[in-house]
Amino acid sequence: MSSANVVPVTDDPSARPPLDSDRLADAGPGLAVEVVDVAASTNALVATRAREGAAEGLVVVAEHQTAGRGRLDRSWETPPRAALTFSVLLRPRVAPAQWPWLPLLTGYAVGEALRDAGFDTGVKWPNDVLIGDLKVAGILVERVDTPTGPAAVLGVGLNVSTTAEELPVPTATSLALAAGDAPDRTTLLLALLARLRHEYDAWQGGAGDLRASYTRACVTVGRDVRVDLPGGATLTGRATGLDAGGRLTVRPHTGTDTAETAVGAGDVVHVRVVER
Ligand code: BT5
Repeated sequence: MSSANVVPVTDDPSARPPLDSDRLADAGPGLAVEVVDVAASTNALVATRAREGAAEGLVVVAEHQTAGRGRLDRSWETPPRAALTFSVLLRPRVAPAQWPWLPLLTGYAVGEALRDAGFDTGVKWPNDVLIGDLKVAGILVERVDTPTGPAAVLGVGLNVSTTAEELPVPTATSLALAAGDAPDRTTLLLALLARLRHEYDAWQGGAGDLRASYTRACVTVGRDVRVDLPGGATLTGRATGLDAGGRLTVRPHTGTDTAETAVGAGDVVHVRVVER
């Protein structure tokens, strides 16, 4: 990682620099970034703005998120100024069957932007960005019905200068813990947004091959997994790839039926890589 734009690791929130809203005002074409000091959830905030008619490209980033949401009513916890917690409003023109690619696209874009910044990331299907086996970022994409049609809110939570003591679970890490230094959050957010915009435009324009790129970056494909399904059922087997709708294909280990099963992100509670 470059030594430019780094700040020392600290557990004193007042010593953590704020985002630079002037620089973020210039995030690039098709993006309008607003910085707020506190939000319960940036996804909830952007969903409200979408219903009120906000245009594609609105980005809200909170210095402190007090009720961050994960999937399935789980929570996302980050101390003030230690993370990037932001949401992007999109109004995709692609068919609804393609929307499940949006969380995958978001995770892929975040992972690639972090790779460009020197971090050895991988994506875990469906919505985690990992460094090693530890989660550095989580993605929550929500569909919102608005007067001008359905919109997508892409939420990203990324641990930047969070210390080990501040992380809510032992399976988490931060960029500072991975690298010794925390990158400047403003520089990082600009890079994340540029990459996200680029991947979204390419995908929506039919350019590139997100399925192939995501599969290459994905640490889940090719591994043995245990998928927890709603209602307590589990599926164990080898994750073999992604289907055209972004679902994970799993070849079960047990039973006479060796046909692959495809699981959608909306149907899984947890996916764990397991040793056989
Ligand atoms: C996610 O859910 O990983 C999606 C997280 C999305 C957060 C962003 S922040 C901006 C936007 N606004 C919101 O309100 N949300 C989005 P899921 O896969 O369900 O993972 C949630 C689980 O991750 C929790 O149950 C914890 O175990 C763990 N967790 C919570 N906070 C974490 C953190 N800071 N780092 C790593 N893991 C965390």
